[in-house]
Amino acid sequence: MKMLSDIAALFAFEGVCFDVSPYGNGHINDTYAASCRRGDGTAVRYILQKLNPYVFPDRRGLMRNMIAVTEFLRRSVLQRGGDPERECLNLIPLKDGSRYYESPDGDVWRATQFIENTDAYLVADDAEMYKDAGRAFGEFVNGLAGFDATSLFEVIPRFHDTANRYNTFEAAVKADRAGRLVGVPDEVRFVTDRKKMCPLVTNALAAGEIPVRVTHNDTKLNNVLIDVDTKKAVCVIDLDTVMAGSMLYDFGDGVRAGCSTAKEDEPDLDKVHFDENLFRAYAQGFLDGLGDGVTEKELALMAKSAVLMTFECGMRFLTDYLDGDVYFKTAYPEHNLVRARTQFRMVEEMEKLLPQMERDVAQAAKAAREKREKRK
Ligand code: ADP
Ligand code: GN1
Ligand code: MG
Repeated sequence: MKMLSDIAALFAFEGVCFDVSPYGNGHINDTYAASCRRGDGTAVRYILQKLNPYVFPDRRGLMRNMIAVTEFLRRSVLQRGGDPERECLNLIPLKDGSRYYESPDGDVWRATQFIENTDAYLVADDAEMYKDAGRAFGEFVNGLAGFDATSLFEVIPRFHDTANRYNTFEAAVKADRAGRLVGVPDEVRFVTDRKKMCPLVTNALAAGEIPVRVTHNDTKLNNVLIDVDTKKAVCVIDLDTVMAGSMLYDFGDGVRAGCSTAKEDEPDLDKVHFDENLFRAYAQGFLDGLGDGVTEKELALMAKSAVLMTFECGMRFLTDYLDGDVYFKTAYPEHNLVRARTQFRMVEEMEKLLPQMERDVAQAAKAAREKREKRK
């Protein structure tokens, strides 16, 4: 088997690579920072990743998507006069010109530029930062409006099909593979009590009530890099799950990940609350970024989609706990359960605040419209 340094040496990095170290807080891939020294003594870093083979069985299909999407985004950044080295991910090819490395045992490795002077946040410093993250994710969907959704490979089938996720959860309860069911009766009941809400977005898509768009599908706060000086969102990353979907997935998941007063894996539930001020900020940023094309039906479902995506994620954590931690990376045996509990705490609080959240979305939509009209 090749060493990390051997793998790094396959890529067309500038200079000589002298260190490859684990990097970041992603739950899925193995991510490393590769540090290199150029001939003139200056240093340059790259992100080197081994794709998760369990989560992504078809990594060639995933990379086809990533190549097409990054090339499209690069052209858009150039067209608007932006800096493509900072505002979009660029794949760094191998020395032989290939776009990624496939090892003899089937592992897929890829590299991108390291976007320096940025940070990935687990919790936003303040509402302004989070609003700008929302703007970046909204712009991401808007920027891909001209990209043919049907050309994208479905990397994880039915990724945000919550009803299908529910069936998977039920199967995990039945199988009780890790013998953990006995310890989680309340959490299981929390999920089964909410079965009814699962098809909300997929039904609306299937009925043609809301448009199919190219969406990111994993809009957690640490999937947008924030400039450490200006605190503005610089670049949306983690493009593995870019697929055809609904903007409600991206809005809802962004709220799930960022509207909490605590980290996703905070064990002390007294610290975990849904922050309505952050919700208002995110809704404003996201709708500003999304621009003109948002439909009335999408607006009407935004608040509920936040509850649904939070519920879905909690259910996925609980499913993985029952399965014995086979999907998400965990640091200790109860990690997935702790994560599920924070999500369910958020769901409970959001359910109580739903009417107000709906008013907040309507208000944000109005403000976004007025801003656009003023600019015309
Ligand atoms: P995962 O799918 O495991 O979440 P990500 O692609 O999100 O993997 O990468 C994990 C982490 O690595 C990110 O949250 C971020 O901190 C960091 N990261 C990824 N790409 C870059 C990049 N191009 N520049 C700087 N940091 C990055
Ligand atoms: C995973 O890859 P990462 O860490 O950005 C997961 C998301 C979950 C999230 C929960 C491909 O995101 O769907 O919402 O963990 N990504 C995949 O933190 O399953
Ligand atoms: Mg990530």
